[in-house]
Formats: sequence, structure tokens, C-alpha cells
Amino acid sequence: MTLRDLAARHGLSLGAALTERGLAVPRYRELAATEFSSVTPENAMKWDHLERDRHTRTWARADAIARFAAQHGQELRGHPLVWHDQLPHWLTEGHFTPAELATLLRTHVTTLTRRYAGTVTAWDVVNEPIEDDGSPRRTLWHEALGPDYIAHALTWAHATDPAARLYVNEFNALAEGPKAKGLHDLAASLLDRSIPLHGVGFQCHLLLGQEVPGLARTLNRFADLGLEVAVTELSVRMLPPVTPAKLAAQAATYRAVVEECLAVPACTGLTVWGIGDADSWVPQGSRSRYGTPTLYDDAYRPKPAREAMARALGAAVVTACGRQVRALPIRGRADAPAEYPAVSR
Ligand code: 9MR
Repeated sequence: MTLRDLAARHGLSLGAALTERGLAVPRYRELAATEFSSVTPENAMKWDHLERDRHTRTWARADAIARFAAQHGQELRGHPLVWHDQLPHWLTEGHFTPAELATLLRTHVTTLTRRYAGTVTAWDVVNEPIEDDGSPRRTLWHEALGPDYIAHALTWAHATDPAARLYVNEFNALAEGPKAKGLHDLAASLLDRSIPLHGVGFQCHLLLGQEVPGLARTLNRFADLGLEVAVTELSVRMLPPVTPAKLAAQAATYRAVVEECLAVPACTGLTVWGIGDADSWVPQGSRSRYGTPTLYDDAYRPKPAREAMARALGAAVVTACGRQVRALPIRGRADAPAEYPAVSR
């Protein structure tokens, strides 16, 4: 069975971040279409991709990914509406007043949500708003609009597309700590004020050897607020050389993340960040020493991680009163290596 079919038995939407460049590769397209029931544009909906030059929006790449999702009956996660990264130069270097920035942001949010209304099922409305110490991240938007830029963005998005599920998406918030607390406080205060927030997304870019104990506990704490949660960006990177032991450890980590999500009824989706190692974001930039983070190798052959995900998703689904209920994950698995290989960070 495909990962997509296995995940559907749990009512879980299984996603992948896609690039328009990848979609030009037949095997990539085939995997993207058959293995996944949800799609996130990895970069195509970011502001610098859409409006590199002011007033000239280039929709072709984002539309191509949206079309692909529609053709294959997939959900589309829009990513991201408000972020401090991947902004066009004209915006970051434009010396705009706070009032002008507020107008620019509102136009951006409403333009995208209007264009993809009925197509995008969930939006990462605000990406990475919290610092590691739990305080609000001091971004261009925070400086110009104050902390309420988050509430404004959610409200604008909801007004334009009331059907879309609206998320705040964050990294390094998998375990209890100041950042997860800051994120939880933010979500709780937005809900207290009846701001339209529906979910919290947890990025999950892991180093080989990094474990996720307590992830289900963290997800449940947000679910207790009445929110849905999702693992929005899963990858497990490693240093060369790639060895069977490292691939097995990577597989165990993928499997553990799936199990943590399946243990939480409010965990509605899990998205892997990229299809194959050949086209992964990881070897770019500051992480250039790392690689091999995805489910498929350079030639799009399945890695042990893909099989581990399939096994985790294949765990029995309990049916009660004709309704599908998540099975509790099976702990103490025989295939998890006793020790993880050492990792230099
Ligand atoms: O995968 C994306 C990569 O191609 C871009 O160069 C990078 C720019 O910051 O963003 C990557 O995606 C990020 C995502 O949008 C937000 N969470 C972290 C992801 C990995 O850096």
C-alpha cells in the first residue's frame, strides 16, 4: 500500500513539500502523486518568489503546484503568509513606514487567500513568530505593527477565506521548554480573544540521533486548547558517510515521529519536507555538510525510512461502531537500533 493509503486509514493526511523543479522529474511526480495526500509548496508561495519585483506577481510556480494537488485529489497547505525570511529586497530595503508596512502585509495576505480560496485547505498564516526564549520574535512585522500583527494576519485571512484552516507554524518547539511555552501562551491568548486560529504546526527538522520524546505530550497540550495540530515539516539529516546503521537510525526517527502523531487524535497531518535526497533543501547554505534527509535516495529509491513510516502507519486501526479510531503505537520495537550513532553538530 502507498503511504497515502496507509495514512488515510488513520484519518491522517500525509503531505510532502514540493518544488516546481521537482515536478519536472517523472519519478518525483509519480511519488508525489501516489504516496502523499497533501502538498505544501516548499518555496513557491513565499513572498520573494511571488513578488520579486514590486507590483509584478508571478503566480506560475505556485499555480503549478496547486494544479498538481487538485489533479491528484490532494489537500494543499499554503506556506507561509507572514514570515520574516524570504522577503523581496524591495520590501526589506524600502524604508517603509509602519503604516505602509501594515498595508503591504494586509494586501499580501488578502491577495493570496483570495486567489487560493477553495484550493488551499490550510494556511501557515504566521511562520516562526517565537524566539528560543519564548518571547515574540523581533521581526520586521513585529517592529512595525507590534505583537498584534499575528492577530491581524489571522483575521484578514479568515475574512477572505473563512473555510481555510489557519495555523501558526514554529520550529524547535517539540519538547517542553520556554519556546513551546511561548507558543502555547500565544495560541491561548489568541483563542481567548476569539482570533480565528485553528491549528499549530510543528516543524520537525531533526539531526540524526535527535529524538522526539514528549512530542505527543506537547501536541496534546495544544490540542487541549481546542486546536488541531500537525507535523508540518519533517526531515532527518545526517553527516556523510551514509551507512546502513545511520539509515536504520534515521528510519527509527521517522517511525517515532509518525507514532507520536498517531498517538494524538488532534494530529491531523504530517508533512515530510521534500521527496528525495537529490532535491532536498538541506545541503544548501549553512547546513551544507549535512544531507540525505528524506524518504527516497538520490535515484528516488525508497530508503529504510520510507519502509519504517509504512510500518508505523500500517499498525492496526481499531474500528469501533463503524468509526475509525487511531491505534496506539506499539512501543519497544525490535527494529529500533539500541544506540544511535554519534553525531557532531
Ligand atoms: O526548504 C526551503 C529552502 O529551499 C529555502 O531556501 C529556505 C529559505 O529559508 O526555506 C526552506 O524551507 C523552510 C520553511 O519554509 C520554513 N521552515 C524551515 C524550512 C527549512 O529551512
